[in-house]
Amino acid sequence: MDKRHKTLGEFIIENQSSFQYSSGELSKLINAIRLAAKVVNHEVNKAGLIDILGAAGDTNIQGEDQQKLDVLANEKFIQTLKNREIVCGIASEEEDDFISINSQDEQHQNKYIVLIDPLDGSSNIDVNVSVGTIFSIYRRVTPVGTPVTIDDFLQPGDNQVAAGYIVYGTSTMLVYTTGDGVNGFTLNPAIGTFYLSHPNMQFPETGKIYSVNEGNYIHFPQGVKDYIKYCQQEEGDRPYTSRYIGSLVSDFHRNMIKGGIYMYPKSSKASEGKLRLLYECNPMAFLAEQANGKASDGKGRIMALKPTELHQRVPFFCGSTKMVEKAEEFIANALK
Ligand code: P6P
Repeated sequence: MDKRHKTLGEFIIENQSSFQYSSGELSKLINAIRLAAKVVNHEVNKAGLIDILGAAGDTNIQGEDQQKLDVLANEKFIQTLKNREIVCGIASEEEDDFISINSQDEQHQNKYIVLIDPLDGSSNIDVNVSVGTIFSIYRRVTPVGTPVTIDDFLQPGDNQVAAGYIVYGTSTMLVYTTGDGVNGFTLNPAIGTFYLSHPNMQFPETGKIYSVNEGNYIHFPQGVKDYIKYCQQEEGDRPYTSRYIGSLVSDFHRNMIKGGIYMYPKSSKASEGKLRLLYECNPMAFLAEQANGKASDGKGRIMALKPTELHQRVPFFCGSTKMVEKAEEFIANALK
């Protein structure tokens, strides 16, 4: 990567002033995530070589087999965030309950909470398809100096102060927002440095890619079925192309660059869909809206939803604005 590309560290320093809160703490937080991303990237890249593949023998609260890399990624991110003394609480897909962090020297003086999906797309781990980490950052709402409570975690997505993902793909990228646009950084593994490779990422207003698990088609609500058939019709700029990797982060990333819509609807098999509101849909929705895209539960904005449970699921439609709006239109019409 030639020198013209800014490093993530330089970018954070240059943009601290644009962050509405105490910029130094957020910089420390993003730097903690940067470090954990490098450690997990190293493990993901060598997973095929050492005996780290396969289930760790446990299942998480979702009842899903925990892959060893899931467990490792979870441990690395939690430990790195704990060490940085700016986080007072963490919630993770891999943890049944949230973790309250007491800072060593000051009781609970830290102001930020972090929610993570440490390794999204884990079903792809053993078959060498890209996976990702998703993170969401809030300021606590309960009094500083007291242990965090569930109320600190059940905030609407509109309260996020930062969100992003790491995609461990053909190259490893960290993509994040602090509410001032979306920027993508590519890791140069030779020197362990992230470089600004994708400044000001934006969803094209529309696109020709739709991402959904069509194996569930017969279980979808009628409006979703109607929209999928619309995507497949020979008319105007259609048929669209179907692309579904099985990793939200990878499908989202491709659609943000090329234009497209990702859908994980509710179905007769999953009454609220599969994706989790707090550490999958809200952070991706923050990124989508910051990149002039849209994120909906099929009826309204994901980030306006008031969460009720740590691991709650919601239907998820996210991507190019005109495509999400068209899907919402078909869903609404089917209900008339
Ligand atoms: P299905 C991965 O487990 C995930 O949460 C997303 O990353 C992905 O898009 C989706 O679930 C895949 O789920 O049911 O289509 O295999």
